[in-house]
Amino acid sequence: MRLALISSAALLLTACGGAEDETVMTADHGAMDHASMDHGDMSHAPADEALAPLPDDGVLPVVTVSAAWMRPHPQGRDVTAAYFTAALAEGSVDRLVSASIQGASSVELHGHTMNDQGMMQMRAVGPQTLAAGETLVFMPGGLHLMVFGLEPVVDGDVVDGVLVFERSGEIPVRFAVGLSAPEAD
Ligand SMILES: [Cu+2]
Repeated sequence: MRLALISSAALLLTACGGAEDETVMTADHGAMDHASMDHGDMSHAPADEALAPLPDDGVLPVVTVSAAWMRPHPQGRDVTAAYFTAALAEGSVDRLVSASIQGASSVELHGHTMNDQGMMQMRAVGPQTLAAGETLVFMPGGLHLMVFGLEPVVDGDVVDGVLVFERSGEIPVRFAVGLSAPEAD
């Protein structure tokens, strides 16, 4: 994983900004001033720093995923972003460690952070903890799945993927391609 992150860093510098730029520009995030975004200076976290394994409380977590969607590819790009909401139906804690999407060459967990010049930057992040009673929300302007090398998708397409959790394992997810999050059900 470390090798993949490092080798894709150069690609990210040029390719990564595009899809998420689009996302931020069209999402209604008042606090997200596009002018203050600086993807050109993106830095990458050591995403796979060793984390202590989650304690085994004897209950296998059950993860539910809703509102899974993916933005259509920006014209001429092979990178886009995908989102979802995850929660625990059973168990006390789990951790999202990685994701994959059918047909994509790679998928990374990304987040936005404010740098010391007050600019938003996108960067790869490590595993994301999900505790009982909470939701893990991937949404425009925040955490997102960065999807590389997928054949361009358009509004109305459906793409299958997998979220990999440390304890509950592989959770199949179906992403609806569209310009905004699907209506909650
Ligand atoms: Cu990204």
